[in-house]
This record gives sequence, structure tokens and C-alpha cells, in this order.
Amino acid sequence: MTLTTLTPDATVDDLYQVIQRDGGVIVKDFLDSATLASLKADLTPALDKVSWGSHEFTGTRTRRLGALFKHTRHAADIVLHPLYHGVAERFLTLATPVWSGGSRDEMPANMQIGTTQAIDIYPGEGAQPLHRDDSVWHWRHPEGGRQARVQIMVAVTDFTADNGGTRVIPGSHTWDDERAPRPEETVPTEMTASSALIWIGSTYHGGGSNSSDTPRMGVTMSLDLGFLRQEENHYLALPRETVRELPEPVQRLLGYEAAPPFVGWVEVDGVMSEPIVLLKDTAAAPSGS
Ligand SMILES: O=C(O)CCC(=O)C(=O)O
Ligand SMILES: [Fe+2]
Repeated sequence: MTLTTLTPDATVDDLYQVIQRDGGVIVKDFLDSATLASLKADLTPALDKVSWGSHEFTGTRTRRLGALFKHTRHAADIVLHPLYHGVAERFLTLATPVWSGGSRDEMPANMQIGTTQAIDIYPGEGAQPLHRDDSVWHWRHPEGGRQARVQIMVAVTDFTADNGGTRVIPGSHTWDDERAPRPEETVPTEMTASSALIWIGSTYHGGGSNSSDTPRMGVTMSLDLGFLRQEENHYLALPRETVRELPEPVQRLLGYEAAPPFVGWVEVDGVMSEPIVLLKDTAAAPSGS
């Protein structure tokens, strides 16, 4: 079994059918070569400045750079690409029937950008533990009944079986929560630079080990269910100086604590950090905030 690769003239429906069946799909030549070169030029200097990760999950020979909209205008090209945006809409913007008084309405869902990261896996990095990305919200399977996330990984360099190309378990999006993912069940994402892997939050996957002699660079982003957030937007409503004056337990309840495992992280110098650090030390705040 390998992942299916579609050509850029495929339709949203073609992508949707393959992802429904396998949990993920590769789209060849997702970005044109000029856009890819410009994306790489934008991100490389910033990536070169961040430190190695320090956990098994984020990798110790891996560099991660978040807040991509700050670093490159091509982040917008990725998220608005008709194939990615279109297939994410197919999975996410389903309507839910709700009663409001005596009227039964179909309430549509929208989407939000959930996570943005450039991920550079260097030679010597081991395989990332296999996981489902929707476990960040403790999503249950199959009870969740719908997808919470549609994710993309754009290959900035070629992705191969031995340079850390993302390992995916085709079909695992249909598994229940008791079945453990096993490395032998994975297939490598093998794709040429500028191609993209698109997969859903319930598909088991993980970064591969890099036994080659060059780094593997990818840009990942997710479109998530728009309602997976706080009802009131405290981050925009309350100036940071106001929040700094509040008792720490209140700061945490307002959202300056990440929800386990790590929802709400903010990147500080390449480290996925607890948002509370932004209140404690102004020097540690990401530039531009
Ligand atoms: O780097 C990769 O190929 C996958 C990374 C990933 O799945 C993650 O960090 O959640
Ligand atoms: Fe992941």
C-alpha cells in the first residue's frame, strides 16, 4: 500500500474521495516553482536561528518555526489554495441541527487556521511517535462523528522514505481509540519538492527518521473546526497589561494556560511554549506582539 498521488488538475471531489478512503492524499506540484523558491528563501533565515527541539515528540534534531504568517506571505497562498481550502471545507463546514425555541435550524460550521509550522528534520533524527493530531482536543473515534482538522504538509525539499518523509497509516482514520498504531503499518510520504500531503486529524502519522545526509524541510498548516475555541475572545478584548495585573489562576483561566496536551501554544524562539510566559517576561515575547 502506498499513498495515492494526484496531479494538480485533480478536483476537490477527487481529493475528498481519496482522503475519505485512505485518510490522506499527495498532490503533486501543489505550489509553482517560483512560489516554492520564495517560500524557502523567506523561511530559511528564520529557521536557522531557532534552537533544536528538546522532546521526543517535537524532535531533538528538528527545528520548528511557528507563526508562519509573520515570516512569509506565501502562508496565505497555501491556505487559500483551492484544492486545500476546498477539501477542508468539504470535511469541516458541515451543518448541525439545533433548536432555538421552536425553530430547528441547520447551524453551519466554519474553519480557522489552527497551527502553522515549518519543520526541518535533520540527519540523525529518529521517528516521531505516531499520533492523531485531533488528540489535541481529546477527539474520540468514531464517536466524534466528524473531522476536526484537515492538515497540509508542503514539501519544501523532496520527501523520501529515508530523509524523514512523513509516515502515514492509510485507513487508520476509521480505527477506534483502542487500536494502537504500529510503525510496521506506516507508509512513507514520498513526494517531490512543491508537492503536498493533505490528511485529516484522525489519521495516524508522524515525522519519519532521517538517515540521509540532508535536512528534510516541510511547511505544515491546519484548518480546524472554527468553534474549537473560547466563546469570548479574551486575547483581543483584554490588553496584555490588564491581564498581567490579574491573579495567575485567572490569567490561566482566561487562556494563558495551554490545554493538555498543548492546545494554545505560542512559539518563543523556536520552542512551543505555554502562553503564560508572555505575561511573565516581556523580553521573551515573540517579536511583533
Ligand atoms: O514533520 C512531519 O512530517 C510531521 C509532524 C507532525 O505530525 C507533528 O508535529 O504533529
Ligand atoms: Fe502530527
